[in-house]
Amino acid sequence: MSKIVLITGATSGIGKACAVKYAVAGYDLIITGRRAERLTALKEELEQVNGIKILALVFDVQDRKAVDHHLASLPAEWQNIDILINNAGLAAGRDLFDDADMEDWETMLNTNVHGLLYVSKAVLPYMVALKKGHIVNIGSVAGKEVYERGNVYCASKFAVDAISQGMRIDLLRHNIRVTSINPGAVETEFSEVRFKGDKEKATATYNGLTPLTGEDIADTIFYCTQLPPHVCINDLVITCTQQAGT
Ligand code: NDP
Ligand code: 8X3
Repeated sequence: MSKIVLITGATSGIGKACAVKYAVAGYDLIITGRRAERLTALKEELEQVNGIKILALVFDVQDRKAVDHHLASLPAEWQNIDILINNAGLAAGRDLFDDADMEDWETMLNTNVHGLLYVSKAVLPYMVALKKGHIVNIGSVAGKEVYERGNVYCASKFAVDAISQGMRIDLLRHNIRVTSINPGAVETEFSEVRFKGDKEKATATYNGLTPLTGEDIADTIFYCTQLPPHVCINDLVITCTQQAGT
């Protein structure tokens, strides 16, 4: 029987690299994001090359009704989800606490925290019914240590850390594994989004580093999800060699 992985935020970066990794391994994919053209292009490319099936769903994870509309009543052939990768997320701005924009804060909390909760609650009933599953939450080193100008982005990832711990404790009775992956700097569209299209600032983020790639993180996630059923990597911090923390 084919295996199914659901990846949020598959239009770019870590999520897209995960889509490629699991497609090559023969999984069927449910991929999500807001940019429809990118999702369609990825679906066509990966289906053709790998002979797998892909369901592409376009919605904003901040919108609870849209999340429920798309995920809470999936067609029967898409309900046996083996792995959920809660990856969709972002940083908006990198400002001192007193200068930061309230809208940026709301966007980060609504996406990184509320979005992850909405998606998890919509998908969990399928896993509970199957009496198995694996949820991978993408946290960050920013969820382990606060850095200057990181304030609310860090808070959102500290929340992901706590949610992962809470999920793990409460869901083990359903035989559902929960793994928290906490990367340091990964060169994706993350910094361009954070600095609102300022490519110079985005590139400067990686000065002096050979940053991680989306593929590095996808390989790590894939490893964690291929271990025997009695093994669960709970919490994993991964940085590039030149970075010890945030
Ligand atoms: P990218 O910007 O390259 O990708 C982010 C993905 O999230 C996109 O596919 C985007 O899709 C999706 N997304 C963002 N907001 C929403 C939304 N409201 N609704 C639906 N989808 C959304 O960044 P990364 O790949 O780097 O980021 C992925 C995750 O990794 C994030 O949670 C980030 O916090 C985390 N992370 C990143 C690190 C880094 O240095 N890059 C380090 C540590 C953690 P679309 O825009 O099409 O909706
Ligand atoms: C992204 C890593 O250090 O830029 O979560 O916050 S960092």
